[in-house]
This record gives sequence, structure tokens and C-alpha cells, in this order.
Amino acid sequence: MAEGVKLYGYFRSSATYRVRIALNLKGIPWQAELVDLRPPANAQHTAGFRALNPEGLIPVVTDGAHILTQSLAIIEYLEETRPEPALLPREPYARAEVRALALAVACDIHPLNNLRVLNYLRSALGHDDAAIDAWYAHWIASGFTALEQRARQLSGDGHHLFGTSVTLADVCLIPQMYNAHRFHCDVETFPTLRAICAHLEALPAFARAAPGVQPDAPAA
Ligand SMILES: N[C@@H](CCC(=O)N[C@@H](CS)C(=O)NCC(=O)O)C(=O)O
Repeated sequence: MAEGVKLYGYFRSSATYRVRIALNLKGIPWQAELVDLRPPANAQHTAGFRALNPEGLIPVVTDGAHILTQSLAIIEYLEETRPEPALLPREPYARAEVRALALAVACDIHPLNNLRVLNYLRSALGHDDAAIDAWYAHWIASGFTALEQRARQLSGDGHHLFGTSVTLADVCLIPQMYNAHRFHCDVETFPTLRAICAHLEALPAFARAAPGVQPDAPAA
């Protein structure tokens, strides 16, 4: 019998958080495999993990013999193999708009603030914590300013980034907002995004995916 879905990740990884939300929304049973990004473990750099993903990045999903990397590719794979409930609208223009919102987070905000980028700023370029926090806050503010404007245009009910049901765009927004809070970024000026997140965070699939309730999270 083929093995079920395994998710290699870490509680605080926002790209892993996206996949946890998608798995939960689709009701797919999954098993967590811990990849501890913290030193001294640095598990993403071990030979064993790099055999799964030479990029040294999480998440990785295995589905039977399939090894999948890149959170959005993973979620689109889940969408195609387990179509219900759909995370992408059917209509092509609407699909493109949802993907654009998701990519605005996953390609234009998140990579600039990823752990390895912050580590490089600190270790190789010699920046201190204040400079790194300023870097982080700058890219959150820049990305969220555009996203807030898009949300005002595209949300159908003030509870979803696009339309009136949960989409891939929401799956990407929530972990990015979590990161913004974690790095003490000012999100007061993004009321539409905050209202959307308040609604989504209370949904069971999102609540069960939250970093703080994962088995590898430190006890509160
Ligand atoms: N584009 C990738 C990004 C993956 C990524 O950046 N993962 C982070 C955690 S959120 C990571 O593994 N960082 C390890 C490191 O920076 O050393 C995706 O969406 O899966």
C-alpha cells in the first residue's frame, strides 16, 4: 500500500504553514516530519534532507513515491489530485487574479525576508539586529501596501482576499501576517488585511495549522 502524505517542515516556517493550511482545508490526512531550522540542528543543510530537496528549503511533501518541493507547486499538486474544496476559482481570469495575489506574497515578499537572507545580512554583510528589523519591516510594508489595495478591490466580503470563499491567496496571506507580527512590523495601516486574517484564523483548518499548536512548537 502506498504511504500517505508526509510534510517535512518546521512549526515557524511560513511556507510550511501554507501547506499545512491547504492540507487541512482539503481534509487530507498528513504526517509531520520535523526539519529543525535552528542551530545547531540546521537540519535543512544535512545530506539526508538535501537528498529530498537540494535547495535545502522546506516544505517538502512526499505522497507515496512522489517528492514535491516549493509550497505553491505542492498546493497546486494537491489541488489537482484532490480537487475539493477548490482553492482556485474555475474562471481563468479569476484564477489568474488569485494566483497573482498568492505570488505577490510567495515571490515578492517572503523570499526577501527568508531565514537565509536574514542570516546573510547578519553574518556576511555585518548588519545588526536593528538594520535587519528595518529591512524586514520595509519589505512587509511595501508588499502589504499593494496587497491592501488589491484586497479592497478584490475581496467580496471583507473576509477573504479574493471573492467570498477561501482561496490560495488566503492560504498565503495568513502565514505572511504571522511573520509580520513575529517581527513586530506595524500592520495598523492594513485594516482590510487584518480583518481578513481575523476571520480566517478562526476557521478550524487555519487554526489547526497555526505555528503555536504544532507538535514541535515550544510549550507556551
Ligand atoms: N519558495 C519556497 C520557499 C521555501 C523557504 O524559503 N523555506 C524556508 C522556511 S519558510 C526555509 O526552508 N529556510 C531555510 C533557510 O533559509 O535556511 C516555497 O514556497 O516553498
